[in-house]
Amino acid sequence: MIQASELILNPDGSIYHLNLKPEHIAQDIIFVGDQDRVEKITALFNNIEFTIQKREFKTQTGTYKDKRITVISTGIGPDNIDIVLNELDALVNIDFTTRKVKEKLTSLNIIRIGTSGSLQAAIPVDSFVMSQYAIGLDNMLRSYCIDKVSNAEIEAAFVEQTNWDLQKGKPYVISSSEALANHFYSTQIQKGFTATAGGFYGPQGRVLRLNIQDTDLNQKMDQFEYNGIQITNLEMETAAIYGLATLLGHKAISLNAIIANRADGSFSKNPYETIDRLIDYTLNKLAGHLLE
Ligand code: R1P
Repeated sequence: MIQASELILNPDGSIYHLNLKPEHIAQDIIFVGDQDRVEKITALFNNIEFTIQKREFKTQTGTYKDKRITVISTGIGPDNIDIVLNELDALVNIDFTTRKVKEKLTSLNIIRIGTSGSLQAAIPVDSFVMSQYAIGLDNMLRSYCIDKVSNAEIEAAFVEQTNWDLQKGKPYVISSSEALANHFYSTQIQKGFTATAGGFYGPQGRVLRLNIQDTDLNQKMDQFEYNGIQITNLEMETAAIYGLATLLGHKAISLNAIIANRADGSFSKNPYETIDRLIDYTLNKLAGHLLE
């Protein structure tokens, strides 16, 4: 039995941070960072059956072309992903009455629609990247036993090629769900290797007023190569999502709208239009309607 201090339920029986009960979520779940992006997506739904928000976690469940979908905002960063993934998993895989893990486990499909910065000059702003792999520079996942799901060879190559200071923790590499990657791929979206940082400024090499530990990090990441695989883009959630989803038996894919190019210093002139296009793309793929 899982103690009250470990699996925290609110007085109404909902899970602590997300404020959700098991019946509130669909099997297909879209993650966004920004709370305002939730309604941008559900505005395209045929109906919305449920809405709730607590802190940065806004959830809506509804139907798009006969498909029941939940959209949830995670806020920014891997620490929030730890909360969202564990609580969503508890909603489907832990019996809240007995406080025991269910015998029959449910696997969720998790699709991140996020914004991201490209690290490669050849991946322009306003294009899309689907993260085939992700490297977490953030340490969150290292609190779990990840040896069976992480790719030690790519991790070692990254540490060596970037001369990574292990005082910052050891980066971890995780793959997307192959099934979801196949489902969401088309020629309109480039396959990539996404780096997930634990912060927006220093951890992504941005200098405002503080000196940073490695001023060449982005350039070194841009040049990193392992068996033909290069790091394409930088954001703040994908590796954490892939790690926890894989460990918990869920499927995950991260789709990135590239709104900045860190290699040539450009920023999208119309980022909202790019995100809207990625939302359309994702919903059509989710509902099984191929765009091509
Ligand atoms: C930083 O501005 C945020 O934007 C990106 C990063 O991953 C981080 O969450 O994604 P979202 O637009 O999905 O939040």
